[in-house]
Amino acid sequence: MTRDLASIAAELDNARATATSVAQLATDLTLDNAYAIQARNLRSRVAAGERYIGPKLGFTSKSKMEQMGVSDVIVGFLTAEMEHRADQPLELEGLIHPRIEPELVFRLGQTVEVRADDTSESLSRRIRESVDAVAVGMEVIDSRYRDFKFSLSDVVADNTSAAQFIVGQWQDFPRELRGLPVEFLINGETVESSTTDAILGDPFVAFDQLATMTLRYGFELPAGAPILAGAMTAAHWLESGQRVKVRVERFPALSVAVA
Ligand code: 0L1
Ligand code: MG
Repeated sequence: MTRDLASIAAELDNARATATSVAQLATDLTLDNAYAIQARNLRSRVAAGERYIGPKLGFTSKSKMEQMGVSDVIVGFLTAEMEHRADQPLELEGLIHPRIEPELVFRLGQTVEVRADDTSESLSRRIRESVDAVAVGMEVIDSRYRDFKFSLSDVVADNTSAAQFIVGQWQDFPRELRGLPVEFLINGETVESSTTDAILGDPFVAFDQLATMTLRYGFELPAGAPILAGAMTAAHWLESGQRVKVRVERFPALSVAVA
């Protein structure tokens, strides 16, 4: 590694803050170092006044892995300041080349602490037992890398391209979430369709992935946390004037206008 982690973290955070893309990182950046860069940038954003609220999973679906050419589940962080309300127009200013994608969001009803004797099975079970609601969501992703091109460790260091997220109306947490049809519409036209199975074959498998990654990297799981389970279709470019909508069977539809 020719560069220290602090300087990479500063470069990525500056790219985000100034909406300017940067070149991909060194190819020898390990995944552990990429998560260390991500954690460093979370600490500096919290020190600057943002509030950490929960984790997000990425690349939990084949369509996203194929779209971006990577093949591992990744985890990033969400702050309260990244949440956008669906009844407000989504501003593109301050973003580099934003895309949007449909998600499912779980809500933690209570804090989940990692115990010394936890295995990923025991932690996954406690995460699932602590979830009290689920909603349809959307994530605005905005890679800080030029042309939205990155390796797995690049995107992890860049907080998994996270920019903003929108949560629909919370619903009671059901016993089953498999097999629900999903439609992603832009300006009234269906641009993608899938089912909730797009998330790891069963959205509940997201808890196993989150547990494994939490044991490895120490993500915090506070009460009230929204957990983005990952996109259910490929992402689409955001453009001014669009209306973007997600329909998932049994859930109220979620839509947002782009300013
Ligand atoms: O939900 C997802 O799978 C998002 C992955 C984020 C990385 C990206 O596509 O830029
Ligand atoms: Mg996503």
